[in-house]
Amino acid sequence: MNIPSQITTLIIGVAVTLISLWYGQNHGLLPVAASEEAGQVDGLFNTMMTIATGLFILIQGALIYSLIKFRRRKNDQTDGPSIHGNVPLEIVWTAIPAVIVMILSLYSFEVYNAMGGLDPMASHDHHGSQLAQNHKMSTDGQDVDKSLIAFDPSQGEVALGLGASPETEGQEAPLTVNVMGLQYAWIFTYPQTGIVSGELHIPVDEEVQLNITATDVLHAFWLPEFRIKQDAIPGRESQLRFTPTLVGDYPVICAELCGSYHGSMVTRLYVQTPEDYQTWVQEQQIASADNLEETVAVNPAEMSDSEFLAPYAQEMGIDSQTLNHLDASHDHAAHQVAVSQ
Ligand SMILES: [Cu+2]
Repeated sequence: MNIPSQITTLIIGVAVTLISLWYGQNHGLLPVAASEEAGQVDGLFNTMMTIATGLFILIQGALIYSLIKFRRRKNDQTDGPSIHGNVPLEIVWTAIPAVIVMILSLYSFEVYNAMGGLDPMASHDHHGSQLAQNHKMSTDGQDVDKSLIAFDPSQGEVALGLGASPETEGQEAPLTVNVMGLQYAWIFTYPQTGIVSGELHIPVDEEVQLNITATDVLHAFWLPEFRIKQDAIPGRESQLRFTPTLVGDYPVICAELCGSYHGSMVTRLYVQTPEDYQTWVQEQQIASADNLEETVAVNPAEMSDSEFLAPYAQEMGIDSQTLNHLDASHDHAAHQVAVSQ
C-alpha cells in the first residue's frame, strides 16, 4: 500500500490541523502584550505560526515516513522508479503557497493600516516637532542646516513610523514625547511639561505619540512588549503612536548595532496609573527646578571609553589600569559616522 487510505489521510489531516491551531496560540514565543496594537500583531504572528506548524509537521512527517518506508532493504541492488515530473502536483504545490502568501499579505496590510502605518505623521504638527524646534534655535545664526528641518511632505519626504489609527486620524495624541537616540542612551523630552528624562514614563490607556530622531548614528527604538520598532535617524524624524494597556515596566532596547556599547543602550518604559504618572511629572518638575544642571544627561559620545566604563569597571571585574589601556577608537569611529551623515 503506497498511498494511505482516505480514512488515514483524514485522521492525519484533522490531527495536523488541531495541533497547528493549538500550537499557533500556545507557542509562548512572545512576551506579554502591553498595548492595544500588540493584539493585532500577535494575531498575525499566531496565524503565521499556525501555518508554519502545519507545514513543518507535514514536511517532516513525509520525510520521516519516506526514510522508513522507502529505505533500502538488505540485498536490494535495484534502481528506484524513474519519475519525470508530475504536472498536477506541481500546480498544487505552487497554488497552495501562492494563496497562503496572498492571504498573509492582505492580513498584514490590514494590521499595518489599523496600526496607522499607512499614514504616519498625518496629524503631525510640523512646527511643534523637536527637529523644527532645534532648527528654529539654530537659525538665529547663519548656518542653516537644511537637513535638520523636520518631515516635509512638500519636499517629497516619506513619512516614517506608525501614525494615528484610522479611528483617531487627524487628532493629536494627548501626550507627545520626543525621543532622542544617541551613543549609548535614549533621552526623552516632554514638550508639554519640559521634563527631560532617561526613562520613559507614560500613563496607561492613553494614546502616546513619540517623535523619534537621533543625534549621531542610526539607532532603532524597540518596545518588544508593545510590538513596535522604529529606526531613529539623524536629521530625520519618525513617529510611533500607540496606546499602552498594562501597567508595568518594560525594556526599551536599541535594535540597531550602533557602536561599541550598543548592548548597553537599554532603558525602561514605565506605564503608570494616571495618579502615579502625575506624581512622577511633579517630582520631575521639582527636581529640574532645583538643579537644572543635574537633570541634563551626560552624552556618552563625548566621553572616552575609560570614562564611560569607569562606573561599571568594578562589576565587570576590570581594574582601572586595563581601562586606561582602551584607546579612543570608538570615539573616532562614532565621529566619522556622524560627519558622514
Ligand atoms: Cu543605539
